[in-house]
Amino acid sequence: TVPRVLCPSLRKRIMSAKDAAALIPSGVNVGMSGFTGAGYPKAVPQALAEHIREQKTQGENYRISVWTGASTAPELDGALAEVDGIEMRLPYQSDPVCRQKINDGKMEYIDIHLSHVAQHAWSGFFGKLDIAIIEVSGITEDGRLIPSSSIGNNKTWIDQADKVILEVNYAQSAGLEGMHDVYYGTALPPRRKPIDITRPDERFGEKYLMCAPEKVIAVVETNAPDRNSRFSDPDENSCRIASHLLDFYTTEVENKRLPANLLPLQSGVGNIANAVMAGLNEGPFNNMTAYTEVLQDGMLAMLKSGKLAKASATAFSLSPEANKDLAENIDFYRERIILRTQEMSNHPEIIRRLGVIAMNGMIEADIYGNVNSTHVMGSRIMNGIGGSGDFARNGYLSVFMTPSTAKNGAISTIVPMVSHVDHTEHDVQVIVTEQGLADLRGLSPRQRALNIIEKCAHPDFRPQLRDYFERACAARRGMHTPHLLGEALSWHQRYEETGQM
Ligand code: 0RQ
Repeated sequence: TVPRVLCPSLRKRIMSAKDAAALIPSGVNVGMSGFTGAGYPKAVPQALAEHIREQKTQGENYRISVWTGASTAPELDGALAEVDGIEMRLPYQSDPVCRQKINDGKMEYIDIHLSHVAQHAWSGFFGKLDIAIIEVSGITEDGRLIPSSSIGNNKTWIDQADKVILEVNYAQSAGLEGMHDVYYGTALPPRRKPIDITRPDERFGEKYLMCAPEKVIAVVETNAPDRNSRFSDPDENSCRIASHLLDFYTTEVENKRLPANLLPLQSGVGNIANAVMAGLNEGPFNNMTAYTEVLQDGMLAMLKSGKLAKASATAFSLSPEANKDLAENIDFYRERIILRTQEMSNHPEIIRRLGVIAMNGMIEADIYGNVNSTHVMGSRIMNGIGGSGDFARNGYLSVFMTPSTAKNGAISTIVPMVSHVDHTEHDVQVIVTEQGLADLRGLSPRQRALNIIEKCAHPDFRPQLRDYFERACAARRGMHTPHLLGEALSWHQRYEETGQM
């Protein structure tokens, strides 16, 4: 294999993951690379988990705080959570072990907008960052770092940490070099400048990450693929959701509220999002663009077919097959994809200016259009808000989608009142389920309720929702957003008690 650590002074820092992990003391804040299962360090966190396990058998309460870009993988979140090694975790996570520890009260978790993470860190809201552990795909002779399959908060972690550990992953395509755009112009208020971008495919940063070589305490060479989870084939519900959305966009284009190639697309993670992309790939729109945070299989397929001309993101999240396709056609994709830092991929200013169409999944919505993306029955975290708030609040259109029921029909995802609010009624314009699409723009709360119940709710739950709404109106406590306070969360209560809403 061709060596990837070309900088002589950094070559001297090459060591084993075990030796690197031993340089991380208990109690520190560690900034790790990684975003939606891409570009996370793979060897040092596992070695650290082992180290923590050993220390714990000797009675040491060894824990660190972990800051990332977004979700990582079993080798990082899973391994460290398993040994109870994480004191505090931020931001988005989706690991089952991590989720369990958080919901059991054994791990603190701060769930914040992904665009806020870097600026909060710069402002010192989380305390001092001690160590950064960053996966890169190579180090140039003059010490510049070639990012890997995600950028996330890597620039910020490297800049802020006292010490840096680099994992150079030979399994990442060498052809990633040149795909990235790392913006070095961020400043805190009152010194901020406008960000000079008016199209998703414009570059305004550097192709490399910079790091003072004296900060690098270890370089670990690895050769392991990203998590690369498989997507399930689009099921009937996902296909119906995609079809409702395509009809809606077609009407919007006819009514001249959207251009013929739509506006830059943002698409969340998961199977529904992937199915919507598959639908768009078959649909009537051409020459589309994407300004999003994650590139899943669906968007790669759209680039390949030519339906999607250019895409900007901060990370990939691919199946093994799509990852193979990326590596084999990396020159083609490098012409069409830009990976940025997550402060830029999710930047409110840019999202508003470009007029992004935001499409994200949700747990539940209420009849007035408030959306819960994160908590099951009000208290148990699923993943986190991720970038959905960045895009929903600032996009030209914000769409939320879900099947109308969950857990084999025991749960209605349309409820009288959401049990947790991530996106308020003011940030939600379109709700789609397999039943239909509710366009909430220009509607008052009571008009929205009728629309959501009739278009989105499952027929099994529609009569109950109508009944709630009618009785809330009849109570005449307040006709702007009628509610029955004693009953608003009774559906969730009933599910907790009986297993059925
Ligand atoms: O649980 O697998 O145990 O059955 O939630 O639900 O239907 O598979 O949908 O994978 O698209 O996830 C909101 C979680 C949806 C996701 C959420 C249960 C359901 C299942 C998953 P099981 P589905 P998805 C860009 C944007 C926030 C972050 C975001 C998410 C599991 O979209 O995390 O948008 N969004 N980021 O059974 C109880 C309900 C439920 C429910 C679903 N009402 N009550 N359980 N489930 N609805 C990416 C980033 O920001 C990084």
